[in-house]
Order: sequence, then structure tokens, then C-alpha cells
Amino acid sequence: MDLPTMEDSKIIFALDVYDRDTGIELAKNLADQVFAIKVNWPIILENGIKIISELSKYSKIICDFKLADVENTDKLITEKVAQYGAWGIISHAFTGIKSLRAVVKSAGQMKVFSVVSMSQESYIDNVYDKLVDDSLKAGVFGLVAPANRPDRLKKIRDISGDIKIIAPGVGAQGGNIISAIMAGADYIIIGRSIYDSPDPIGAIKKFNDEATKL
Ligand code: O7E
Repeated sequence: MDLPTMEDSKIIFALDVYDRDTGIELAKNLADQVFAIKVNWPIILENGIKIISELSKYSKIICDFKLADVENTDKLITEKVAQYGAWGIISHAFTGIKSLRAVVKSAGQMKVFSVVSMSQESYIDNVYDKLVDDSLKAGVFGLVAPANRPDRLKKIRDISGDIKIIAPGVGAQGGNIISAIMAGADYIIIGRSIYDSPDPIGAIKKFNDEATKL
């Protein structure tokens, strides 16, 4: 299926809304400006898992469920998400390599991203290098690292070769798109600065212009 998604955009839109019609409208209007759309629990809890298939008509959908369980439970969730046509899925890495391998194995065609550091300080800060190591060994497609903590992001880039890094924390959480890309992010995840804007298309265009200036 040909999707209108802009392959050269560095923006992943975080569609953190509850309402189906609002979500579909945003996806329709913004799909050709973003690399992918990330959905999290709010829209799934309100509308059920079928919303993934609906949204997949407009863009590549990354399911940000931040899996964090034993291998069998992570596998069950991953297989279910794959049935609804998601392009990608996000797992935590702190649960260890067994769980990560289970997610990668059961993901099928889906790309797996693992969280190795967060946009706010957390206990995983103490082990981010081990999380990168396990993620690479498990064969994930990409890592999640903070755009608003460019020093940390750079450290992660330095130890992770050329694997894709997707980075949240720009805009509402204080991060800056240029410093995040310079520190090694491939794609920037942005939510509130787009969906809360009176002009979401204009907001994305501004972020795209900024990202392509580099
Ligand atoms: O702050 P916003 O509104 O621009 O949204 C940021 C999005 O990135 C939001 O969906 C949030 O759940 C997610 N996120 C973080 O903010 N911090 C993290 O450390 C990790 C994520 C995330 O997306 O993780 C998986 C990619």
C-alpha cells in the first residue's frame, strides 16, 4: 500500500489524544509531513486496538506500549499488535535480553525499538550502556533516547554505531531539534507542540524546515 508519509521527514508525530475523530483527522492531515505516527495508550484505551488498522491507512504506525514484562507476556502483546498492521513497536530494555529477544522474534515485519534512556531522569540512567548492549545483541531495529538531554544522547550514539535512534523531548519537554540531531538522533518524536498548536500543519512544517537546515 502506498502511504503519503514523507520519507525524508525527521519527525515522528506522537498522537497522544483520546478521541478517535480527532486522532483520525490529525493523522489524515499530517501524514504527508511526518516519517511516522506514534500511538500510545490514550487512543488505544479509548478506542480499542482496531484504531491501529484505521490509522495505518494514513501513515506508518509505531505502537508505543513500552513493553516491560516477562518474555511470554511481551510475546503475546507483540503478536497481537502485529495482527493490526502496526509498522513498529516499542519495548523497554530494562527487563533484559530474554524479553527483548522475544519481542524481536515475535514482531514479524514490525520494527522493534527499545528504550535505553528517558527524557526525564530515571533509574535506567545507571545502566544505559548495558541496555544499549543488550538491545544491539537482541537485534532491535532502533533505540529510544532523549532529545532533551543531548549529552546523554551523544553518549548513546557513540556506543551504538549507526543503528536508528528516535528521540522524544523536543518542544514541551524543553528539547531542541537541532541539538538532538547533532547529538545523533535520526528521528525526533514530537507530540504536544504539534497537536496542541492552533496550526498543527504549520507547526510540523516549521519542525521539518528546522531539521532539514542541517
Ligand atoms: O512531550 P511531547 O508531548 O512532545 O510527547 C513526547 C512523546 O514521547 C510522548 O508520547 C511520550 O510518551 C514519549 N516519550 C517521552 O516523552 N519520553 C521518553 O523517555 C520516552 C518516550 C517515548 O516515546 O518512548 C518511546 C518512543
